[in-house]
Amino acid sequence: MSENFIKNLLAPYFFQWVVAIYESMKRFTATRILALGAVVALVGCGGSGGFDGSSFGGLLYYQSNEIFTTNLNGGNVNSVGINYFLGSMSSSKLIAASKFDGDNEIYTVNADGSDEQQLTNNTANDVRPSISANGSKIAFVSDRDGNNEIYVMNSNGTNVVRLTNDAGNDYFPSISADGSKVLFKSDRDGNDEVYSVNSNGTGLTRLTNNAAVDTTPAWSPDGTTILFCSNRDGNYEIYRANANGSSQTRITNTVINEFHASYNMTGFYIFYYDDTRLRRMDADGSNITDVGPVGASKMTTFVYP
Ligand SMILES: [Ca+2]
Ligand SMILES: [Ca+2]
Ligand SMILES: [Ca+2]
Repeated sequence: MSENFIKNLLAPYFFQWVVAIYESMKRFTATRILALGAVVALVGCGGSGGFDGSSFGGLLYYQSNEIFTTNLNGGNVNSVGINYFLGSMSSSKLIAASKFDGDNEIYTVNADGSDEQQLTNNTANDVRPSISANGSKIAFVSDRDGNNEIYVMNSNGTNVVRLTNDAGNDYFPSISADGSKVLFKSDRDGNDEVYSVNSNGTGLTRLTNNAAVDTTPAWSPDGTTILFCSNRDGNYEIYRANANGSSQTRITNTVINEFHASYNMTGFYIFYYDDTRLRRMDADGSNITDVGPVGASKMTTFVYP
């Protein structure tokens, strides 16, 4: 058998093989281009494009009579414990208030409930802790000085600094991811409004100003925008504003009440409650998705990572 005979014999197959490789490369390139286009489109429209929550991983922590975790789509619901009242979550710690010693104190625990650390120890009510995503600072509420004020401390409980000093009810602190700023609500000006203050106590700024209740503020992960809840349009809805309070925009619009919005750590999703359900929506308010039922005592959602 000559070499030419073999070449001639194999040529058609060789050609088919080359065509097959060429076709698969075309498909591969086409797939890559389609995938790239999808990513560009997704980024271009702020992430409002059919992301599957599980692709981010992460756990949603929420308070519904007790603390539960679930994945971002509502599967794998697990109880963390009945004795804690959820605050928030850093990269490694869950923070909560509990009355283990008779009055409310602030505790950190690992996500599985292990390694509990008590951070406050007094006879006052120490509640509503919010830990920065970088784990450096905790904001919380205490009535240790006579009425509810906002305080910050290091994540090991040291260096407590009082941020407010006012006869009003200062409550619902949310500390920024870098620990530098705290949002809270206060009724010091006659009804509930949202305020911002630096973690050293300077720069107190009122961000809302109307006769309705404006409350439960939360930072975006990058600190550029905030979420809050208001009944200014007749019932409680979720609103978004710039960090300085400008451009207040309603992002839910229903006949029922929506509360306690928080971003996931990528900023693509917002989690919140309505009267009976825990829900997820894209950051622009679209694609509202049912995550699961919640009980009567429902206060906080938090997503990590
Ligand atoms: Ca206490
Ligand atoms: Ca006060
Ligand atoms: Ca108000």
